Amino acid sequence: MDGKDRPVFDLLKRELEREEYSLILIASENYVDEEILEVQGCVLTNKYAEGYPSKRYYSGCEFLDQIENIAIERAKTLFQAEHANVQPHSGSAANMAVFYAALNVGDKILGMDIAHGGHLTHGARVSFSGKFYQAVGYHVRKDNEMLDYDEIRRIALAEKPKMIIAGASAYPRLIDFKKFREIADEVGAYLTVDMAHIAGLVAARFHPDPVEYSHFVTTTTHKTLRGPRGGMILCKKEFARAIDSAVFPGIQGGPLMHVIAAKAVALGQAMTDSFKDYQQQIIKNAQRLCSALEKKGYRIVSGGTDNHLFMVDLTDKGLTGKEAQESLEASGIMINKNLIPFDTKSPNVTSGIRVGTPAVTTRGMKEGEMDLIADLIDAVLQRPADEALQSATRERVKGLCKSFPFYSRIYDL
Ligand code: DSN
Repeated sequence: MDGKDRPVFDLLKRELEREEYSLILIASENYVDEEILEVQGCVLTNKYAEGYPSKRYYSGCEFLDQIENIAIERAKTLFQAEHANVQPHSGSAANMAVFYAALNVGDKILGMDIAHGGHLTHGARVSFSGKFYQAVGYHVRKDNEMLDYDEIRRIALAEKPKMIIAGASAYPRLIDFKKFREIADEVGAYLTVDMAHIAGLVAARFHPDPVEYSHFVTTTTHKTLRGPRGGMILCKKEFARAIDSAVFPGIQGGPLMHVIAAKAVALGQAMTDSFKDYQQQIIKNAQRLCSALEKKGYRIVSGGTDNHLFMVDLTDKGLTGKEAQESLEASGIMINKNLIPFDTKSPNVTSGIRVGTPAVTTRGMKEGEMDLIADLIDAVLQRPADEALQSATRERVKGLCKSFPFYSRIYDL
């Protein structure tokens, strides 16, 4: 971590320390290991490889072809998919490619409202998905804050979308993909599942499988899947050509071969027994942290969690999500402010926070540490303006992180 470009390398060092000595509870973040860091920072970044294995537009792609084929084959095996495209630069690019392959501009799509836990690219007005397509949203029920399949069916029958999108960024419950497919079939729509948040849980079979029921599955590779920052598409064989040409040359040029190699490594890791144990512990930790906070009087959206994240409604604590995020950040605890269903506040303020356990679980933390983290969060949120408490908490967080070293095992910190 010692480069000549001081301004950049100094900041890199500080970020390394921030990651090492903070409690990362942002549900979409994780820590990759040294093997993935090494591959992602390697000479493959030098190489152009537009096209696909054995069909490139550049010479010198012999080894790259083999690497991309390994990534493709591992993705197909891990998720039991008929076809995999590992080139999307991100989850948003993966979603864009699916839309580009299956829809015409102006077609109707039905996705989860972002205010209820969906993603920008599932039809939000500010994204391409809401600008180029007629987007209609579905919601969670007001009484239990869970997906309302009757409502989804009713909207689908009334609106006749060409594509239904399942999957979420802030939904703590299992999603019934079979039910989604039944609704899609009833109205003649494609079903796309964006499994970005839950891909690791799906790989380890701790979440119902979307691949069997969907025409298209998109994902990122860096959340619960714990790989490099990037995207991926799985689909049935009949859509393979359309998807491949939508990714390249449809919306992307040269693939990031260093990232694809790192995806291959991550997919290999996801096939191991220890990865399965890891995913199970993520869920146990989320459930423990969630119930510890609930016992302290915090209202948990939907009353609990089945996956890697949960949502806390801070309304009756007299705190906004923004205030909670800021005071926790000052204490070395990273969560994010998040709209909760039926929120009356703006996305920049919010009434809630989203808390996830993939990263702290990677460090080896278990239920005992979750109880301790709940104590720390609660103390800070009870006195959100107390700067002395925040700096004392930062020291306690640092101490806890030192007991679960991660990057300090490989870098001098
Ligand atoms: N921005 C991601 C998240 O935090 O959930 C989704 O892409």
